Amino acid sequence: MEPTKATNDFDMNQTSNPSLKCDRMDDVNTFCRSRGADGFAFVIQNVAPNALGNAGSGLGYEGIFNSLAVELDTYHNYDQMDYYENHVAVLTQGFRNNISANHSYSLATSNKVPDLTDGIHTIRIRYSPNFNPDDTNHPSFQTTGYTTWFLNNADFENGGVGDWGTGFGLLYVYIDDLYSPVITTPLNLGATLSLDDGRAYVGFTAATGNNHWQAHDVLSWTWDSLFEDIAYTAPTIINGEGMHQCVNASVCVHPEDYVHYMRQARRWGAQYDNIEGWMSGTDGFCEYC
Ligand SMILES: [Ca+2]
Ligand SMILES: [Ca+2]
Repeated sequence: MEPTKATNDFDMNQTSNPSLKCDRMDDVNTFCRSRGADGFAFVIQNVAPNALGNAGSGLGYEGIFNSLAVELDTYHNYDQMDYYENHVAVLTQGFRNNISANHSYSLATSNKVPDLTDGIHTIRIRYSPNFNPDDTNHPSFQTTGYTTWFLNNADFENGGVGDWGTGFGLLYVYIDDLYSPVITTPLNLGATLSLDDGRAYVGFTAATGNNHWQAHDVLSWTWDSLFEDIAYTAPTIINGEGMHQCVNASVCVHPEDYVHYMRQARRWGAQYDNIEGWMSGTDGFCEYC
């Protein structure tokens, strides 16, 4: 039996030996596996047609402003918090920052994928702006702590709601099996990136680093716009910031103040509670009411 990393999962242990590493080009054709580095990525961005990011572990996308990447990573970089040398991930830092390839900014990562450096693979990436609750039961469904950042990242003091405060859809990534995804993860693409009427540049980036090599042949590529209508349900109460305007100042409170507002205004009936602290509005909850 060949030595393996203790952090590898059982399936991966059966198929590869990540402790091997090629330090010189010569090794690739002599002692090491012909694996190469670093992989490539499908990128959605709204900077320029020729936008390009960092080499090496950046896979050519890291550093692009206002972008989202689906990376097919073939090389383990511990400093990027890579799960394993062979993985797929969805990463973004929204419209405020240059994207990072560090997995602390990943919405989802999967290493339950075929060896990306072996043979020809078919990748399918699908985005639906509508959230299908049934898909949360699929084994590929995942969220990270970073996902929740998009739900509560707005400046509360200035009356903002989170970037995804109006809801989110789902992004699906398939490899070879085009009916069962390897990643299903929540995403509101229109609220994550700053786009021009929903239009963005899409394409591929790739990179390699010192003493490594890799060739990527995109044998064919298609893009289909599905023109799916976005289901919209108006929030019950919303403040006057951004795209949502209060039509009635008396209900212009933060969503977090919803319960307090309903109790103070006795919308649930005077009998619900009559605690003086709630009624006075001086307990700090209603500062912006
Ligand atoms: Ca990597
Ligand atoms: Ca990675």
